[in-house]
Amino acid sequence: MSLGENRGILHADFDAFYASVEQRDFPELINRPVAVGGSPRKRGVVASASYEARKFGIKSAMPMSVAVRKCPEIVVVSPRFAVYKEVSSRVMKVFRDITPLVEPLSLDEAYLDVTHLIVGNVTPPQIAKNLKGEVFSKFGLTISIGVSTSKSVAKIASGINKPNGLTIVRPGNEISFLHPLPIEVVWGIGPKSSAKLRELSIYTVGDIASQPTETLSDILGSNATHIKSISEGVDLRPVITQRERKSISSETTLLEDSADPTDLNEIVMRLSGQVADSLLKRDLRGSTVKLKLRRSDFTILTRQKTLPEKVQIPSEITESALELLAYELEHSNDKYRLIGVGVSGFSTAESRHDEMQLRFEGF
Ligand code: TTP
Ligand code: MG
Ligand code: MG
Repeated sequence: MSLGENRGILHADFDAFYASVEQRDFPELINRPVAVGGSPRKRGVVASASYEARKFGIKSAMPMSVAVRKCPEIVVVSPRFAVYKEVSSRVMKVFRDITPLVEPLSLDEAYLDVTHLIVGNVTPPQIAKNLKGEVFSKFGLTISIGVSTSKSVAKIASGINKPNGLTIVRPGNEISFLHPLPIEVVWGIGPKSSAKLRELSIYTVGDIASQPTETLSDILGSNATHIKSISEGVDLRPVITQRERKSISSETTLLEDSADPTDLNEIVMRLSGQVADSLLKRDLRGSTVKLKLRRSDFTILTRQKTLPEKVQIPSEITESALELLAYELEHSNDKYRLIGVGVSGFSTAESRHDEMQLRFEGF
């Protein structure tokens, strides 16, 4: 693991992942607008749209009925999750053959730290180019890669020349690359925050960099400091492999200190859902659920519960987190200003494989 400013970090992300796998496996779909997702009759949504479909304005998370209206000739395909999972784990293995420092973010994307491989002609851009070729020849699928010195710049770079892009931001060019870009490229600035920032005439990453943190905090909450650093080109976060990751958590600072059980329950449920989502994307399950609370006097309290079975799905995490919260509320009259939910105690890759075998075999 390296943390300096001369790191070589790649962010690789499949182009229209589910839709591309379908086009690969069913050649009659090639060059056609394809949307993988739920049926328009059952209020399904688009999970992945082929680049041909995107020309009609079709995007992930859009109701399928809207997609069909925008493009009546669209081919709607039901997802084959098992196939995507299989492709994903084989591709991650190809990544790990290049460097052990691979951090998957979801089925279709990962960070790779290749710093230790740099010698002579072997440069991060060269490694990225070879990797794109290898993935295409082995899997018949294209990935877009961003290459830079940090995770955030590499991730933003991989997104701006899709599909089949290779975007290189050399050491020293991070700020000139970032500053003209629209704020929406920054991970953590969703549609709501972006609308509020735009109201304040904050349009570009450069505009974020020049704001005082307090202005950003009003809109971005506890993410403000991190987002400001990123916009200044500062991001020393290491690439964390599955093996090193000890926990997954999500936390939020309340707008006002609260002791209201209804509010607190709702927040815990939302955070549990986010944690579950993150676990699912990384294919992790954990045995310990933790609740973190910061009281109005700023003292921090954590309560945790270890379960007999490892958990991953939202309802399982929510149940334990709510139980921990109920216990706390019963025993205290405090108000709270921050709540966090986390899961730890992960299985190793090997034991996960065994678990999957068992499930597969019907135990
Ligand atoms: P993305 O990488 O966000 O999207 P994509 O690969 O389809 O398209 P591109 O990267 O070229 O912009 O997500 C990867 C897969 O995750 C996607 O193929 C389907 C799934 N997914 C959903 O199921 N719902 C969603 O809302 C999103 C964004 C993705
Ligand atoms: Mg993708
Ligand atoms: Mg992705």
